[in-house]
Amino acid sequence: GKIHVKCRDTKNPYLKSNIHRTEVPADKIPWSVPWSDYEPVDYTDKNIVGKPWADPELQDGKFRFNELDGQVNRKSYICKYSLDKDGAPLNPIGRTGLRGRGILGRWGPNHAADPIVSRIVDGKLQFVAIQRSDTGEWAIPGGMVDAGETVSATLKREFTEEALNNVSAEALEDLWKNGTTLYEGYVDDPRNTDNAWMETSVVNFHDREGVLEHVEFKAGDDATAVRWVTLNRQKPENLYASHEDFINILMKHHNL
Ligand code: RP5
Ligand code: MG
Ligand code: MG
Repeated sequence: GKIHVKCRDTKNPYLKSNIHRTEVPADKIPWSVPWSDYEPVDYTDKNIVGKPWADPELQDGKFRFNELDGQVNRKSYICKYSLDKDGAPLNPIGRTGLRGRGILGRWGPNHAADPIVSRIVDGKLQFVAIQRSDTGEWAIPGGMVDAGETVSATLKREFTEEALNNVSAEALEDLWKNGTTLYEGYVDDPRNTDNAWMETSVVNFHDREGVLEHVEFKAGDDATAVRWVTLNRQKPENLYASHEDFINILMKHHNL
């Protein structure tokens, strides 16, 4: 699919900056295609420096790339990634027109988890979406896996923070026990760079018992709105990052 489009956007500045990516033509994406004078802008947001969830600069840290590095999972779902001459991980899909980490905390893979909470109403499949405050786009209420956290804990925590305004619902406890993994891999996230990128586990929690009818949804954390999205034969347009692809997988999974 279109896995390297949103992270090559040159129309809009990079998030929270006035930096523009170098234009990368589609045929020049793979690192295996020579581009001797490729000199993308090097950009790491000052605001991530020193944050507890962010890595130090390359020269200031010891990194075990492609491994479980203490509490931080630096393994990629897709491959054993390479390092450039400075020891920086290289985006396994290819060039993005921006070097450094941008606003991502980790060098290499930044692991997230995406809970798709769904149900069927009047024969129609629905899922819970939130609106993101950074781009204004609708999205699955996912988030970053914290250091030392399990993916299943992240799925539950992020849904609770973003779609329930951090009020955990007792009624959902059984739902969390029955997740189906739909995807594990790369995300075409607008924050991705040549040296830092998003990967995610997408897990479907499908409500067969009607427990969601009694749950009060309220946007929280970095979500500005929350709603049920009804999926017809047609997929929703303009979801964040690769979330349209994930919803297509969901629809196939439910035979739509
Ligand atoms: C996307 O960014 C993932 O699919 C996930 O939905 C999200 C995680 O980042 P934050 O929501 O924490 O910004 O790539
Ligand atoms: Mg979050
Ligand atoms: Mg989030």
